[in-house]
Amino acid sequence: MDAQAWEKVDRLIDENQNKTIKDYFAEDPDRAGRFSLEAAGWFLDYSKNRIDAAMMKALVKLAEKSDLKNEIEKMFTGRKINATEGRAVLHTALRNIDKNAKIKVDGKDVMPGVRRVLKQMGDFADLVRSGKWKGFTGKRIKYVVNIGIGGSDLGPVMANIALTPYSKRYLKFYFVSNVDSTHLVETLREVKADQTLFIVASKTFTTQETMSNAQAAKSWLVEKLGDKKAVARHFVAVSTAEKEVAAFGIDTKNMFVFWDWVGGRYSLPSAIGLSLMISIGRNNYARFLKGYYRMDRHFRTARFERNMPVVLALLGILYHNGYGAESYCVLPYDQYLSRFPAYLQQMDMESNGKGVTKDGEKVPYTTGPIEWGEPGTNGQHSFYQLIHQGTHLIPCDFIGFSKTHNPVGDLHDKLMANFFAQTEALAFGKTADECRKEGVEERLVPFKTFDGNRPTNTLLADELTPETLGALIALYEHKVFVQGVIWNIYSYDQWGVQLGKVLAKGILDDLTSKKPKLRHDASTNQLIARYRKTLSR
Ligand code: G6Q
Repeated sequence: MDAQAWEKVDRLIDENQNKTIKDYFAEDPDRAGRFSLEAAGWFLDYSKNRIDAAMMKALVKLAEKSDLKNEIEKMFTGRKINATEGRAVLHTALRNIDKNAKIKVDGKDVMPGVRRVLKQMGDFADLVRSGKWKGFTGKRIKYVVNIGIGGSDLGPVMANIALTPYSKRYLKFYFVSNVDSTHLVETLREVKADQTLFIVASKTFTTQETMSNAQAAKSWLVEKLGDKKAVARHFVAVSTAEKEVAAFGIDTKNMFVFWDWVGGRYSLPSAIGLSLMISIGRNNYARFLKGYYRMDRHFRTARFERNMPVVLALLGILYHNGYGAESYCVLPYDQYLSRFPAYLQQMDMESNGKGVTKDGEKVPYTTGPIEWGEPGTNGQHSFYQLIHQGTHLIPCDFIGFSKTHNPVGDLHDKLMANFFAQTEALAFGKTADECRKEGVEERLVPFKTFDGNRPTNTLLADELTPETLGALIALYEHKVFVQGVIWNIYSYDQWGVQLGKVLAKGILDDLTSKKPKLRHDASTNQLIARYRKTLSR
């Protein structure tokens, strides 16, 4: 992070420490319009923040000093910005709908491959949706089970729920991720083998959880249908690893590839989105990609002051580094976005949860905020208390839509009344005098007073559509990218995840082999011994 540019931000925080969001609104009647912007179907009002024009200017300077413009171009043009893995970072190529686009990695244009796989996915989705794809006994597919974890699960789950109104309701979708056998077993209880399509989604095709679940699902299917040949009609793969897919027994004709320049947590618009394509069909899927593309274009071309991902990133940095806010909350006021916070959790925390700069030094400031959230208004009846009156500063993003897919009486108006009321209350609070005027008993005044001055962003779109969902995902992807650039960290590797993959393998032998000599610390040895004793091993 550029020290000089940050110093200016820090100085402004000091100078304005006695000013509240309420004061800023009193000073500037045009504030709401001044601190709002539109992109790709989304309206962002960020006026309820602790900012003024001078602060935004200082924050933009911070972005400029990080060479952000150049870094954005490097990402979009396929430079190997994921340096610790020696890879390009090109999820934007997956949704580049410009027919003339050419993007090269190692001198080779990746776009023909992207278009080919998209067509393959569309053709396959048509077959499944129309019932022309028959299972081994000649029945059409009714159940689709995606087996994957992390980046090969969270995106497909989130988007399948989000775009339910566009789905083919005849088909039922399930997502198995956990290596806890309960996840698979309870799913298999819901489906019929002769009508089930398993999508094994794994970039590497070596991930322990996914491969174990996939093997178990394969055995179940073969047992139910009584013939190994059934696998070819009931299993397809999404992967970068052709050899491993063939070794598993899946016909590579039914393999949908993607590439090492697609990071797991950014892979939803790649073939990892196959379950979504089957659910909503190729036309809606094209709309989904178009939404992403519109936000990508906005991000690449808009000047920083008017650039939605850049503005969100800078506000995040202001609170995280300037005010010590350790977390931020994402609050979608739409039931269809129920898994969006969980999806963002991975995107943000796996990308920017890094403690070393690009030069290999310890970062001298904090990075990677903790992201959490739940759909409104459920959160209002639980953790909002802490946001309103607790001692932590928790900036929030409120996400809502003017129209609902399911109008029932005035329910949507009620939902949105809560949506607007919350950001108002968080920003403006309630003073002791206001409480007294309402007749609050004096001894209760301190408890019923709200300081306010709690920052929020409001993201409002007309309706949740494939386009607005795509644009929303891209918005946060680019926000995370910008913060990584400013913090000077590598956002596209995940050595912590890799570590987990290795650690569990080491202990598995101790749990299953005969009389192992336990060589862990005393605590771990004790726990393993107790586990073995319970199982009489
Ligand atoms: C994502 C991470 C991680 C990954 C899973 C699954 O960015 O790398 O969540 O997606 O570990 O990996 P596979 O797709 O290789 O099974």
